[in-house]
Amino acid sequence: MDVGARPSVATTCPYCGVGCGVLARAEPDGTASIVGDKSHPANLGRLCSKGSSLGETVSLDERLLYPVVDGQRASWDSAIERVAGAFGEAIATHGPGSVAFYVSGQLLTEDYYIANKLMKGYIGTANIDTNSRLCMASSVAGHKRAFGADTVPGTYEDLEAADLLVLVGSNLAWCHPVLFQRVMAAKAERPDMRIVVIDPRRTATSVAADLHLAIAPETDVPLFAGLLRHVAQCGRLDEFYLDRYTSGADEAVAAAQEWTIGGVASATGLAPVEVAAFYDWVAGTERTVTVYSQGVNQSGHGTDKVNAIINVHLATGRIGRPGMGPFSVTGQPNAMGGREVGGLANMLACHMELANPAHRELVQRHWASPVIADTPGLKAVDMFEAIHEGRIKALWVMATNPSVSLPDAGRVDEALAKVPFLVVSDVITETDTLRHAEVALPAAAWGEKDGTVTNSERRISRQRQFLPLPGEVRADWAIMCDVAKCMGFDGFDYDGPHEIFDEYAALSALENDGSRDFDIGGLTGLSAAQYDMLRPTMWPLPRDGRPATRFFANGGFYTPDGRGRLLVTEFVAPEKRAARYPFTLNTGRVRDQWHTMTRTGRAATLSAHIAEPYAEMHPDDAAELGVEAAELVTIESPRGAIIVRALVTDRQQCGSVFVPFHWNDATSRGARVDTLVAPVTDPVSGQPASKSSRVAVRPFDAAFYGFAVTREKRAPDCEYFARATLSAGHALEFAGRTLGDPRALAEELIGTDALVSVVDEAAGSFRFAAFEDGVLVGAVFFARGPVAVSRAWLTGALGQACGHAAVLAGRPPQDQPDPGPTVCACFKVGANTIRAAAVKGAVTVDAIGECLGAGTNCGSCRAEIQRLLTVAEVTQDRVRDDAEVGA
Ligand SMILES: Nc1nc2c(c(=O)[nH]1)N[C@H]1C(S)=C(S)[C@@H](COP(=O)(O)OP(=O)(O)OC[C@H]3O[C@@H](n4cnc5c(=O)[nH]c(N)nc54)[C@H](O)[C@@H]3O)O[C@H]1N2
Ligand SMILES: Nc1nc2c(c(=O)[nH]1)N[C@H]1C(S)=C(S)[C@@H](COP(=O)(O)OP(=O)(O)OC[C@H]3O[C@@H](n4cnc5c(=O)[nH]c(N)nc54)[C@H](O)[C@@H]3O)O[C@H]1N2
Ligand code: SF4
Ligand SMILES: [Mo]
Repeated sequence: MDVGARPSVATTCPYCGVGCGVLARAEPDGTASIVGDKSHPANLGRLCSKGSSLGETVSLDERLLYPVVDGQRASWDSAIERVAGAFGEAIATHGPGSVAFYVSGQLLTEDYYIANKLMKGYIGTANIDTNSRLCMASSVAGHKRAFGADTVPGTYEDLEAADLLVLVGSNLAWCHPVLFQRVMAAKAERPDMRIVVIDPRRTATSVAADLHLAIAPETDVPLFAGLLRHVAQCGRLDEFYLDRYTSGADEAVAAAQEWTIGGVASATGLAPVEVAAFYDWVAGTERTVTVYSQGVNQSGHGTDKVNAIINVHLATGRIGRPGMGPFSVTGQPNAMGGREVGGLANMLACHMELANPAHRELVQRHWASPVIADTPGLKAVDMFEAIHEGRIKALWVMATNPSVSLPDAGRVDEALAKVPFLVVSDVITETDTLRHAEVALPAAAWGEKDGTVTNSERRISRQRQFLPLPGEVRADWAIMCDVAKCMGFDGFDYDGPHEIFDEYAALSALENDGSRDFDIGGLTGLSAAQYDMLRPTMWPLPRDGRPATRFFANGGFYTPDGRGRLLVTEFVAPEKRAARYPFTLNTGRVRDQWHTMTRTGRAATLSAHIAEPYAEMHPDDAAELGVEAAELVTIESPRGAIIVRALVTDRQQCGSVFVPFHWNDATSRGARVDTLVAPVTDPVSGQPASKSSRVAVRPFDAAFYGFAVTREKRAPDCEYFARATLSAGHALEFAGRTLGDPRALAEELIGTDALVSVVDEAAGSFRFAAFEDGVLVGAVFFARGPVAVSRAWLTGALGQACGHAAVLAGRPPQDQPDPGPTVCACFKVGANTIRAAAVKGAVTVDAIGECLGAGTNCGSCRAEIQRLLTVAEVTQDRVRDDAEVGA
């Protein structure tokens, strides 16, 4: 591809399930320029901070560019032969059930389709599961129980058209920022629109809510069962809809009778007036949309949570009409596509059922495959357990990093080390999972690959190539096809992704006639050129029938009797606070990082917001534990211990801590939170409960704390560190139990012994810096407690000419203001700058935007600006030490 010509290419963002359209152009310096695509219906030109910073993540630094076999660079032929040989041998000796694929919602649909075809139709086992098991499995199971198929009934426009939007276990402002902005724009236009947020924590999303219900963790089922009882009591059941289109209503409503407002209040820890207000709003608002995400799905009874929500929508007939319906937002860019191709171990392609013999026959016939798997394969958590039991001999991991993201991650590491043959396809040289691989295969990354993804509202968009394939990287589908051929299988000859898509679209239409929700027959027969031009398209799109936008307004469910099902949901009361492990460990995401940071962690802009893992804890808990703001704490479960920064805030409730799951052994030490998470799963969906493990918290007994800015990427030898990318190098937070020679450590980190220093040995304070021609090339600070320096200033000073005294003081000179922790990543505006403008009279988010620009580009930080402008929060933030993370 001719990079010189630099055409702008319309493609899709590779991060969250909003699925925003992006116009990308390769730049000669190896970056890319990125703008939002105004013609894409998901974002209409908007992008969040992660999407806007995509250009910073396409460099080839740290890219895996050629196959590696047993630690040595290898040719593609030998790598493919090794993989095919290892799988073939395991199958020949131990049967097809002895091999497994663990794949990802970040594969393109075409890749994902091939992975399933190979495993289920040729190898002949359903031992293929995906990280969507950790993400969407409870929603899938809940949809199937209620609707008979995994159908998302509504669209994004419904969120805008709703008069009441209920967000359950969703931090939409940080995790689906562009969709959140669409909602905020709708609310600005129609101020009567109300938003309720149901989340144990106060979040950037709840700041925008009219009502925030800070429920006790894991008590969503009684809240929604009580709501069902309430709508029944005040005559809001849609009897017509229930009679004609559903089953199970009587039983569900009867079972909900125990949940009086008083009972719900005591189960959830909410005040009865809060519960009553929420119930009255729902009862009185026809146009209600309930959005739910991981606070619902990632639970030991996530499927019941999903059905408790759907029950209310079925009972009130509020489904499938504009501004109404349950809406499960997907996390990954192709979580939906993965479900469509049957990525889960209990599904077949095109929403067909592994358990249904007619479906199996149809799929096998379409594939002309030698076999078809007929029993469900291993689900993610069980797959890794099966390795421990010696049942899996060869595993292929693609586009996911289980060593960081699966629960009980230490045991997952042991499994990865133990499995006789591990092949990993990734785009980066260094991930926690790759460390264990016998074979590492270099996959084409975003910008280099071509195919389709489906977003949360069932819209299929093209990801298009706009960069040349670097080194020897290849598309995931092409790698798999070569392995399949090398194993002796026919049926894997494709000229390009358009041929795979065509086969898949044809399968969706095969003998469908409206019997299955997923039908994209209208997209069959596309030539390569037509496929390339494919505009974002919502399914279903049958060849002859009428395309639909929404489902179920007039019934038409996919259950055997065609009726939607209300279910009796069960409340499993959370464990009591055990003396040994008194805290609930809640985990999740931060605004500017994506999962295990392999891509966002390389963008300086995205590392400026929150540069370190942390534990949000309530001030009363911190006081009782003797933890001061910004100190480090040890969090311990029966499985392990991690060290993270304490973020003391009353946004958190007593008895809970929240830790982001992004940091890992490639970016930090001692901070991988999934090592603590218990491998408890939902009995229906098999999805892990990633938000409610039991843990203990205590102060980390640090002998010293350190902070450094360095040009080279370094990992200090101590109990804790976290590293962030800067435009001119790296920032390091670190701490340990013993401090040897601070000067020697500083020399090692900066890479020179020509240091200037200020040392106060008695106080335990050591500060070192190095300059080349007046330019700061590194600085290292040690203290007995959290290092109090201006990180915002020092990280910007690296690589710049600046005075020795200021650097050693760790503060900007008197005449330069200290911006404080970064809030707006796009314009690099810090909290102090925003507060100063507020004092001068800019007291609204728009006024801050006018005078500082902050919040006017991607808008992802608007909720945080709002929070800074709230008096109570300003007081809270003023007492924060500079050392504290800017959450
Ligand atoms: N910035 C960013 N955005 C992302 C991602 C990312 O890594 N970074 N990942 C993407 C992916 S794959 C996903 S799946 C989505 C996830 O998107 P979200 O689900 O919105 O994100 P989380 O932070 O995992 O969890 C959401 C909220 O659930 C709350 N919660 C915890 N326990 C409970 C409970 O018992 N009940 C209720 N009601 N709430 C509870 C948590 O406090 C948290 O605020 O985000 C997507 N978008
Ligand atoms: N404690 C806790 N754990 C969680 C969660 C939580 O909320 N709390 N959330 C869960 C959820 S919802 C999710 S979705 C998972 C996500 O967890 P993971 O899927 O493990 O996280 P990623 O960092 O997205 O991993 C993607 C990997 O694929 C690589 N990659 C990127 N593009 C490509 C490509 O085109 N081809 C190939 N072959 N590789 C590529 C990346 O470099 C990276 O190593 O984490 C889950 N784990
Ligand atoms: S909201 Fe942000 S991360 Fe999600 S698709 Fe859009 S630009 Fe990408
Ligand atoms: Mo996810």
